Amino acid sequence: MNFFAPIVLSSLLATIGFGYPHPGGRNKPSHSAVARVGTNDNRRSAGALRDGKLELKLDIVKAQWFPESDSGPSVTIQAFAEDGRAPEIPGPMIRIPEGTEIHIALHNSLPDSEVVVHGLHSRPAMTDDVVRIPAGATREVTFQSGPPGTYFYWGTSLNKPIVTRVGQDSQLSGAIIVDPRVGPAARDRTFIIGVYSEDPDSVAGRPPRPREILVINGKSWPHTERFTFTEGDTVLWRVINPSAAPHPMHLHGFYFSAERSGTEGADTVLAASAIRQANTKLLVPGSTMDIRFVPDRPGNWLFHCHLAVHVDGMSTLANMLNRRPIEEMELEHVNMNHGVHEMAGLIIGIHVLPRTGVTHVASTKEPQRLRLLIQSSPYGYNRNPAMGFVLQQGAEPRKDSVALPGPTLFLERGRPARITVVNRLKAATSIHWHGLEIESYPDGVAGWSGMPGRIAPAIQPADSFVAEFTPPRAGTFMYHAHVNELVQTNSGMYGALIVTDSTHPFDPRIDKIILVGGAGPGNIERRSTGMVNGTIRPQLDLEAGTTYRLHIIQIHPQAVVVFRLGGDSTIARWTPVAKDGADLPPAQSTPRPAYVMLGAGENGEFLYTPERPGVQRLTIKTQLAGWYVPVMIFVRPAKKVLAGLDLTSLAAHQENH
Ligand SMILES: [Cu+2]
Repeated sequence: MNFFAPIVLSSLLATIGFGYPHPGGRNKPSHSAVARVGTNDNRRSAGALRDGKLELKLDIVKAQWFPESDSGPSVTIQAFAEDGRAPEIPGPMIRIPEGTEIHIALHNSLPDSEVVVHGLHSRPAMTDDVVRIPAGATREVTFQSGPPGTYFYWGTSLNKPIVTRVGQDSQLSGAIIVDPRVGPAARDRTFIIGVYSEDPDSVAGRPPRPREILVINGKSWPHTERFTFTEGDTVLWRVINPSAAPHPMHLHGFYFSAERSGTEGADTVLAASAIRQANTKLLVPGSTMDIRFVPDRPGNWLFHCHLAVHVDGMSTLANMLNRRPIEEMELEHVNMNHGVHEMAGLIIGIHVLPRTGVTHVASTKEPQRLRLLIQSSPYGYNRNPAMGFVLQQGAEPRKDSVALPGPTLFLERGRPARITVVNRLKAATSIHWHGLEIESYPDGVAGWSGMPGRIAPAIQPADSFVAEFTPPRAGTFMYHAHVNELVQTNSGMYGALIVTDSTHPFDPRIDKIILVGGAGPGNIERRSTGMVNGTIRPQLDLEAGTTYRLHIIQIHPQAVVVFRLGGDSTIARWTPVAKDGADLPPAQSTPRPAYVMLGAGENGEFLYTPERPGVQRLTIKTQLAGWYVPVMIFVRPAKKVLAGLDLTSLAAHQENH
């Protein structure tokens, strides 16, 4: 995915002094002229703090950055360096108690570029005060810490806004953490996301390609930091996105609560009543979040961006610099055995150790058995080949039958599910039951999920995998491929997963699934277009006066999608009741204009009552240029078709949310 490719490609700004190793690695470049970037895990606060004042000297330099292995490929790039230390990506962290006065001397060692640094100002800030540092010059800035929070600073040598800053200045970002004046500093960790792409003008006549590499604290998976927790630990992470792209950050296995969310200018502490649980949260460029979660099941888990290009194994620096053809790389995808080796970019690995004395009681209920076939067909949507699921009911389905999208799976809360997944593709695959708080082994990250000694394999062609788990929560979820998602998920390997219980029934007369996914294979340079419920002409037939529950599921792996329900010049109202399968707190479950933006991997439930007959439209389109699918909603006059339905108890249930 590259939302910003058109902007990047049209940029005519000259890039100055940018170098990179030549493709192929045949002639090893000399980097003796610039220092090597040191990894910054954001645990050390920069500068010297004395008597309530922080003194810090920062330099902006060119440095050699190794975003993957320390002995792997590298690029020369701009970086911040604290006086007397190696340059760092991300930039040195400024961490101070509330009430500190911060004094920074900023030097610009770039030979001929002015650098504009944002974020070195007091907060909350209504305006974005910047510091401009001409080449070779030093500028000083003094500001007050402002209230506790998660903030950041960032620089640009091309005077770009964050959303187009992808090139040589893209890693000029650092954290500013303000701790409360009293009490111990939180035992937290801070992550800064970075996106890097070659500046088109540096490519010296070669056609630039919209390829990116993605890093967390300066490193790309599998070279990102690994975390080991013990079951029941509390984890507090600050995630900062000063990169040019949005990132729907997804946590496997557990919900997190986003306790703060902010921008460069301000941080907002949410009241307890307003904190909602989520397993995916969209971080738009220039935003931050503080999340808290308790990993309460042992095993291996991931925290990652849900945009497939941002975690795809092809998104490596070597592939970018060598300009390897996609067709050649795709052949490797087919032959790889382990999903985990096919990933790169915005991923953090988490190991959760069992806690002694904690036992997990297995349900003794009779399992619900499903047989889910993964098949392909040359005749998918719009002549695209399709890969997808078929649920076996009775006799074996035809070998080339594929349902687009995948069939909705209905499971019961607290009852074991036993899903036999049969792989009839030519490629290995693996299925993720997205959002379910289950054991690690069936979680679907091939080569990673499970425990030491029992790691889940990829499902090889003609083989099968039995996913056994007991969903502990009723709500709306999804399932999808977790291997080569650009091809597999985009081609149809996605479906809705509904877990029901007595307070979360599913009645097809009032529960309406709106499932947004890909319409054919994509790759790291080309986005798949979108479909809704397997078509580009979806429609809903509703009845005036009836309250419907819309289950809006966004699993297009290359899109951030905006939903808006209304007429041509009006917007309807709806009431959100759940996010990512978790019921919303009452304070958040209030009527509001029917508009929502969902990143890949997010879902929401919304109560909607069409008031009068007529035509409404749920507009579904990508946040930036891309595709658009309208859902036409035909509202009939009330005919009491739903007379048999107990709407009173339904309303009572909804009010309890
Ligand atoms: Cu991302």
